[in-house]
Amino acid sequence: MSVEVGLESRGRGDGAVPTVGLIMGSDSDWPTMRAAAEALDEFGVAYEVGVVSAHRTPVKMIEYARSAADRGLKVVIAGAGGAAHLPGMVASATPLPVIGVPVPLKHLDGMDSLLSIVQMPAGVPVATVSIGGARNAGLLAVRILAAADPTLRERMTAYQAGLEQLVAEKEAALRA
Ligand code: RP5
Repeated sequence: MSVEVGLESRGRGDGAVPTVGLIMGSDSDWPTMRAAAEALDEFGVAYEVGVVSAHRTPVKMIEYARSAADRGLKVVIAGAGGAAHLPGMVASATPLPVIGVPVPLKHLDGMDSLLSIVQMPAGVPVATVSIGGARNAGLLAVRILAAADPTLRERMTAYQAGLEQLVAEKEAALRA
C-alpha cells in the first residue's frame, strides 16, 4: 500500500519548527502510527515524520537521536513492532523524553512489541503506551509540550472537557 512516510522527515503542523519527532521502524507501521500524527494535527503541533530502523538503519538511528534536541525537537514518539528496539535505542542516545508505541504485527498480537519496549533497564526510561496506542502517544506528547506552553495547555483542557461532555451525551442517550 502507499503510505505517507518516507526516509526523509518532513514538518507538519502550523509551519513552525517541528517540536515532535514521529519515527517508526518501517513504513508498514504507518497505519498504526498515523493516529499519533492525527492527534498532533488536532492540537496544531508541528512535527516531523520518518522511517528510522534500529536494525536496518542503525547509523541513521543514532544520528537522528543524537541530533534531535539540537534540531529543536522536545519529544520523540517512536513506534516499532516485533523485536521493537527503536524506542529504547533512541532513548539511550538523546536526553529528550521518548514515547514508545508497540505496533502489533501478525504474530503474538503485539505482546512482543510491548515487552521489547516497556522492559527498559533503570536509567533509560521510555514512556510506553498500549499496544497500538499511537493516539495516546500523540496526546502524551502534547501534554509534555503543554507543561511549558499555556496555549497548548488550554487546548488540552478543552479537549478533556470535550471528553467529559461526550460521556455525558452518551449517558443521556442511554437513558432516553
Ligand atoms: C520492525 O519490524 C518495524 O517497526 C515493523 O513493525 C516490523 C516489520 O517491518 P517490515 O518488515 O514490515 O518492514 O522493525
